[in-house]
Amino acid sequence: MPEYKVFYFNVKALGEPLRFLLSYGNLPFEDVRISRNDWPALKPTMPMGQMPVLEVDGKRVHQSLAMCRYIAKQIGVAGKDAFEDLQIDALVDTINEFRLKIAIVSYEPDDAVKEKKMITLTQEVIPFYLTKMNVVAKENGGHLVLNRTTWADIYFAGIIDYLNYLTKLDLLENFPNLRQVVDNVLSNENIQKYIAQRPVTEV
Ligand SMILES: N[C@@H](CCC(=O)N[C@@H](CS)C(=O)NCC(=O)O)C(=O)O
Repeated sequence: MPEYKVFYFNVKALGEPLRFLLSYGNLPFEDVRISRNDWPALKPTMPMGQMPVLEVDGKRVHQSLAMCRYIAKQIGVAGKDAFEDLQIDALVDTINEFRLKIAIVSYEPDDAVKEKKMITLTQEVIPFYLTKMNVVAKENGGHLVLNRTTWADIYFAGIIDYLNYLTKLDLLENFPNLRQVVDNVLSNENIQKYIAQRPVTEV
């Protein structure tokens, strides 16, 4: 089995889906959490000067979605053929697109602009994505795609805390089928073991 290390800041955010996937598949990994003070020295050693980074037997790779897809294949939660992979990827890309739309408003530095953008975000963008995905989750029996647990479910369960943090909302409050997707993942014994021992962080 390869030796895995996950390098990221001491936050959930983009690193948590990867940590979830490794945990779900019971693949041992070193959970390396870099402090903001240590980051400047380490930044030049990372492929694109960013994290998360996955180290596989000493080789470092970047891009959280690519890493998640790679681990998903190792642990049997990817598609069974190219078309299934396409369906999973479409869902994951949708979640990531949703995240980016939230992030761009949440990190807007101009308060007046932010306030204006927040109205569109909360009244249009968020309900649009969540309503659509909630219907999809219902059609797929509490999963996001293919009527079974795929890495799309695990990715979503791993990123939802960050989305709640960014929006300062409980995004799944009125979307029971999406809540079911997350609960299904969180009920997994290996995920519970990981959560019980991970550092407590606000983000
Ligand atoms: N598309 C990349 C984004 C990576 C990214 O934005 N990383 C940020 C933290 S979430 C980072 O490393 N920031 C520190 C820096 O750029 O110095 C991914 O999904 O992995």
